[in-house]
Amino acid sequence: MIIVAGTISIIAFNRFRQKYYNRVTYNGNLKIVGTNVENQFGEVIQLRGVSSHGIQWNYYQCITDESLEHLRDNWKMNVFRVAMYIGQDGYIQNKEKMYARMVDIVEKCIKADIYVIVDWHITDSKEMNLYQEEAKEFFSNISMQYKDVPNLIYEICNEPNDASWEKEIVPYATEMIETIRKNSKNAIVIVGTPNYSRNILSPTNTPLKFSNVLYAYHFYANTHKNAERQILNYSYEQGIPIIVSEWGICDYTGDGDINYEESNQWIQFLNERNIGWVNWSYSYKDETSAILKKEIEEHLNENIENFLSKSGKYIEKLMKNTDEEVRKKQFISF
Ligand code: IDC
Repeated sequence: MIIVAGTISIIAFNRFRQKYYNRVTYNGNLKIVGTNVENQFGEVIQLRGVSSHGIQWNYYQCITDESLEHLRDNWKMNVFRVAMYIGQDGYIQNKEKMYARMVDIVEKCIKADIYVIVDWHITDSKEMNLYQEEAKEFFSNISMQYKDVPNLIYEICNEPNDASWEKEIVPYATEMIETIRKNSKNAIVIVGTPNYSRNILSPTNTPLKFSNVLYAYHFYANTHKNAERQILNYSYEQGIPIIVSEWGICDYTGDGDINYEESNQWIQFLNERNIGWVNWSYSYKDETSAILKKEIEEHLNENIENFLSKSGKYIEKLMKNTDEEVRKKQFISF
């Protein structure tokens, strides 16, 4: 009897896993073990997703319940990043409006049963120090509102650029992590690194003294290539947990040519190491990195497949390519 019951529950569990493998219902609280992100069963999970553009701009309208479900079921996405710009008419100028917009998108991600990265998106290095009090207040409020909700991942500072790791970023990160963990004890926190989140050697030499931390690495494939990959590989081999919380298939400006060859190389490199990645950007701005065409603005309730840009079609292929063997051995060609 026990064996029969056991067999039935294994079958039921496998069905559950098959259906929900890229959802929070199945994966639960994430934790960092070595360089890996593990789910509640201790299985390694690779975070894959897309990032919004600045949510102060109209592009946020394409983040709908239907589109998130589509990205989850058809693209196999398991995480969505919400880029809340701090400057440029973003949070600092419109605190309540931007907080409400962040909450609206977080709610949509919770409904879609995917992870959501709450990104304090500074674009000017001065903003990290200048708005440290505001950041503390924001992370205190949002982590209280979503206390222990497993979907939320906190990215405390997009790109600290020319800030010093030891003198500025470590104290800032310590303060934000302590603030968040007062409410959400085990939340995953992403920490930006110097030089547009590309100086990964700093945390490699001096890691933070907290668990469940991922260090951010950003690249744009038509600008950053093999030399950068080798540095990243060095840090990875030193055991540093990394997430590519933003990358683009074009120039570092978010525009310019698509570089398929380098993007393939990058994604193969990341997939082989189970390093998570989030593509910039899920928007319809008239620039190369945007996944959607501008025309979607008039068709926000329609299937996004009809409005994918060249970049969008390519990112869809990269994201869907989840089969272990295929993603390790086969490049996607165009
Ligand atoms: C870019 C957008 C572009 C916008 C610009 C300034 O693609 O439309 O005009 O920001 O706000 C980053 C940043 C990200 C940038 C992106 C491309 O995190 O905000 O978006 N990028 O330049 N770091 C490296 C590249």
